[in-house]
Amino acid sequence: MASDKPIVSRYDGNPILTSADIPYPVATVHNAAVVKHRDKYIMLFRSHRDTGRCILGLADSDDGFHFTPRPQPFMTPSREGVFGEYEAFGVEDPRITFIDDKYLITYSAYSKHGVRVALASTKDFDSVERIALITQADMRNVVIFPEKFNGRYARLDRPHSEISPWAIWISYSTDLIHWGQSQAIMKPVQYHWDEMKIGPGAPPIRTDRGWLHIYHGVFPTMDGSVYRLGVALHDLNDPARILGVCDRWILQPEDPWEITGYVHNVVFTCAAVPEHDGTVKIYWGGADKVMCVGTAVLDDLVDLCLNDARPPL
Ligand code: BMA
Repeated sequence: MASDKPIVSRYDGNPILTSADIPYPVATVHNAAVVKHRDKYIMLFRSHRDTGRCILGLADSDDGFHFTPRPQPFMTPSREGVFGEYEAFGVEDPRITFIDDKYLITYSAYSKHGVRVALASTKDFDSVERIALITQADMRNVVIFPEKFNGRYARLDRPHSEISPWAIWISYSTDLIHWGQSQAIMKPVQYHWDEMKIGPGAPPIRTDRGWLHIYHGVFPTMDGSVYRLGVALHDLNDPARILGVCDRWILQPEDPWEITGYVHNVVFTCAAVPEHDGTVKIYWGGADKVMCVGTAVLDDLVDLCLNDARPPL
């Protein structure tokens, strides 16, 4: 990094939530969505059970750093109907977007048929309604923009094919259920830190200069894959137009609980919460085992996208 100060300042009290804090048996707490709801923070985290399959739990906080888990999980795999069929192996990696006066939750649904992304919604985080499975198999990392564009919802997603491996796409919908008009907008670049795969991270944040998207990128090494975080900026009116992708990562595994855990060398984000003072709290899972938080200045992240950019495709 150009200056001595890291672009993301890790919170001194990391990790902020671990399996030891949870009042029911889980092996991990990671890859959580976090939103501000009525001036409090709500974290929807992923946990492995000792079967190796995942559920989603909730924790509450007044300050975004100290979280108190609720006594029971929030979402366990459905046992009924189409959700029962496609969630049988677990529910993972939630993202939350506030739009139309409700919170939309997208999450990965695993089953013998592969991994699909499902959509649920809640108004209060007391109850949750499953709406639909919104992708076919082999899709993950769906993040929905918090605003519509010409009457259409927009989402970033991450399909996979041998010809075009693990790139970020955009799709649109008028009803949140049927998605289309898809375009590839950002690809891994050979021999860069994210050359193996990239995927949407936190739902994009509106800034004066564009939608800031914090994504994850993966580099293959002889010692396995390393997951890091990067930033890209999308045009405010046309989110398919990328104004800049920063050539450098903003966060990589460095703390002991990011280097070693359930899967080593992973920082993986599903959430970033913008604050009124121009900072953003970025939440990430450390080594698929614990939850961590750090802060950055939104303007600095936008500068990185514009001043140190590489071509998106
Ligand atoms: C990805 C997803 C994430 C996970 C990461 C590192 O493929 O499964 O949930 O954090 O791998 O294991």
